[in-house]
Amino acid sequence: MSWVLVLKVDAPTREAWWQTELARRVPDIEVRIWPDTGPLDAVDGALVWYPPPGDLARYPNLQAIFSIGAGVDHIINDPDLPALPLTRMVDTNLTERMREYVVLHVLRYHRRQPDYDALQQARRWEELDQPHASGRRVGILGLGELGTSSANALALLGFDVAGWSRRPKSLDGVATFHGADGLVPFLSRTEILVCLLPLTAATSGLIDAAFLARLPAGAALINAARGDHVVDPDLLAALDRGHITGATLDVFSEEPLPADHAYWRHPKVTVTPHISAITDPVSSADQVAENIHRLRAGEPLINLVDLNQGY
Ligand code: NDP
Ligand code: OXD
Repeated sequence: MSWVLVLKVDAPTREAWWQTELARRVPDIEVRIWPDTGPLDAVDGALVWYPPPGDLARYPNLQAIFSIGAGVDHIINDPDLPALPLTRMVDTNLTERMREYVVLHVLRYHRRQPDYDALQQARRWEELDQPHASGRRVGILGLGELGTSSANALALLGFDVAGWSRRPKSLDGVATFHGADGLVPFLSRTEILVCLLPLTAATSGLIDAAFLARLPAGAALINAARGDHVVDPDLLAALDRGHITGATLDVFSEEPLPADHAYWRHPKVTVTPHISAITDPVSSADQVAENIHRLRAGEPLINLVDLNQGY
């Protein structure tokens, strides 16, 4: 009996790549590329990136939804989401890519590269004050798969690292804060802030004017999580006032970032096009195949999302 997986990845080269990797691991399934799904009642599973709202409710025999991303807000936000097991990507390759992105941009602010870029533009040969890494306080919002790995890497480089999570956590070499009560002390000691939170009802719009005001003057922000964590006009105002010295943004409320958005041309903003940690089918297909095997064997799935918490 054939098992049908609908694949919606929105990038033709990745479609073929996923098909190849899945065929290697589960050769007896049929992978159909959305929107050419074939008969809707034949579809057993969906491997998706940003499915249109209502789409997943169209398959009457769907057994599970697999998110191509580590984040699942793109699926959970669907008001017609069927009540099915939902899994997300947890992958060493993805974690390592994010860790590289975070380290790259933390070092860039720490070593004052934006200031040296400005000096180069002005052809000025000038040495700027440079604290040691141990005197630089970096804060990570979210101590999950990505936040923990990034925090550990920064701690190894000698930074004074803290992290904030929903529940209490203990991490060697990292000061930990949690919950609403932990947020203010965490922010007040953070000079370079990295956002690696999932987008949920509790975290949407978290980075607003009041939040930014809690950071010390001159702090920098790196957001590699989701655009809707940030209230854009509040961040732009904080940048223009100089309270926030720079922002590196990989994710945006609207993607692609519209051509007329202020972030593109703001001198204190670095824009990257949602590339901090792209899911690699070669490393990620294992867990999709594993979950297909488990579904067919009636076993519990791995990397399940807690639908009550939204991540
Ligand atoms: P995890 O689920 O492993 O970790 C989430 C962390 O956030 C946990 O530490 C959790 O706390 C914390 N958290 C959740 N809600 C709250 C809250 N209300 N208050 C405080 N802390 C909270 O996620 P990942 O690390 O795998 O991924 C994080 C996000 O990164 C994804 O959801 C996705 O949006 C984004 N991402 C972006 C990519 C990109 O290319 N730009 C690539 C991959 C992911 P606790 O530990 O207590 O549960
Ligand atoms: C993810 C992403 O969630 O790529 O994995 O944003």
